Amino acid sequence: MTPLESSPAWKALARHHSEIEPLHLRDLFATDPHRFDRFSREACGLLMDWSKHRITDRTLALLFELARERDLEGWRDRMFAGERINWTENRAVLHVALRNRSNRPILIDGQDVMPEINAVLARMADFTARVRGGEWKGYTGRPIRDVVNIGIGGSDLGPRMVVRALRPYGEGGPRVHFVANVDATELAETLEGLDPEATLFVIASKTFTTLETLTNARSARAWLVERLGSEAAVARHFVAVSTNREAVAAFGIDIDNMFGFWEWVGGRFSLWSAIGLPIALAVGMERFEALLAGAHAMDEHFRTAPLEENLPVILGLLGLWYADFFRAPTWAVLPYDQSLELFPAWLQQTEMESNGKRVDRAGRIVSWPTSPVVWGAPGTNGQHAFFQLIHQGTQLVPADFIATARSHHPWGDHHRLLLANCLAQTEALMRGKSEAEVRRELEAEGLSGEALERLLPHKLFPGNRPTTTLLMEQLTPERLGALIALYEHKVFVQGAVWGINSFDQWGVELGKQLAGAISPELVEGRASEGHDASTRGLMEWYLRHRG
Ligand code: G6Q
Repeated sequence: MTPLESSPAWKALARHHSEIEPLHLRDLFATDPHRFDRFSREACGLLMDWSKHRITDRTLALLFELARERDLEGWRDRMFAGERINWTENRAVLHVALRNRSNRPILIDGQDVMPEINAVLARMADFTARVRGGEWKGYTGRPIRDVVNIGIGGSDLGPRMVVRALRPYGEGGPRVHFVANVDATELAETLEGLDPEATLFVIASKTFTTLETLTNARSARAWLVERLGSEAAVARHFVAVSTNREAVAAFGIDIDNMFGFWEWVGGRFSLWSAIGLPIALAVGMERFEALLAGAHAMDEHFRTAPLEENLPVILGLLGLWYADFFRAPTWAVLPYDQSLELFPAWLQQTEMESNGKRVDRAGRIVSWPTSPVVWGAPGTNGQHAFFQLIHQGTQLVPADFIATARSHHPWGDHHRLLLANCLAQTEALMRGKSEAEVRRELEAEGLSGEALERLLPHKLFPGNRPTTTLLMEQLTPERLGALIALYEHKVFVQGAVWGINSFDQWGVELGKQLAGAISPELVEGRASEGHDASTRGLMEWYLRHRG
């Protein structure tokens, strides 16, 4: 594949950018009453509005051209066909198979993966029903009231975000908690007040070798055995989700209590597999299946809709437009929905671990920015904190706003106020406030002369700050599934166009290796010569103060 900069569409986009730069969104709206109709679309229960982006029809046409030149459709089809597109790990990328509710055969090396997937789903359904129905008993005969999922990264962020988001659907199920950090604070604070007789641990680790997860799992096991007085209790209180049977057995978890998945499920794309067990336990298997169905609908949309109507394609290309041509270093995601408070953290991993890469498929260092820094927090809280910078700072921060038409908690005026704020923010970011408007306002307040002139620049809003708005009727399992899949495919689109491998994560390895070397030295109480002066100095300070 040719380097991205030598693509004709890329060069045309670079030229086109200088035509777009001086245009203001306010004027684009003023001269085109149909802008919203042309630049918005509904699919899978989600309305996406991209009209408040700094684009014209020509921008989009060039972006679609670029996507075609980079063979986006070919890469997409290869993913769905089970080809080993994660070539640095020689793996297929098939999270779409996990939610393939049509059951259409999906083959890896000629073998249909659907029967295995369905078999695990059936076991999850059976187990979930038994735990939620009180039939699965703890060691002393008590039903399960609390579930603690121990996992990290992809084995934590997805299920944690979904369980939080679907809390309104949790009635009748156990309380589900999550522990990820090797800092014992998280485990200790989670276990505080839990009754070991009624607590089930789900140890979630694809590899079952992850230091944090195994350390937490061992401590949880010691906590349980000490309180229930017998090793035999482990079988009733520990289940595992993993691809590594041997390691699960070696840890002492009965293989009958293990739910499997496969190497072709990437960690950060694994919530649809048995890694979603805590979701099913929290809200029931039917709702977990509704989540899968919502994602499947988005998969079908992504797989079949023409690029020009394809929401993940449009979202992905817009991201690339700002990252590469405006050189916007970050992208904010701002759910106006408290239930989605963990969505930014989940998206951070999905985007930054996938597309935070600096070499292309051929191993060449890329000369264009890849993933921006993704960040965000729920509105309206952010408005009283960091929105200042988005409105009046020196950096361009494109942002996605996500909201629902109906709340699960229809109290008084709350939801209307929430929505009014969401819509007002995107309007304000787009329009800004011009000098003439500020002047009029200040005059109306009785200011004039030097006092007015001094204040005026501080009250100006340049506007022209781009946003996407995503609306859905209500945050149901199905809509949430579609929303998550939308962003997963956005990441795919960008990776394909940038020509990078979105599905490996070698970047996390070096730190792990070095921690493996430092840890035993801290046990021995000495910092070896091999470290640089800073690291050695810090180690020595720690050794003097650790008490
Ligand atoms: C995700 C990453 C990473 C992974 C964790 C946990 O794509 O690979 O976040 O999920 O390191 O790994 P295990 O599930 O193997 O414990």
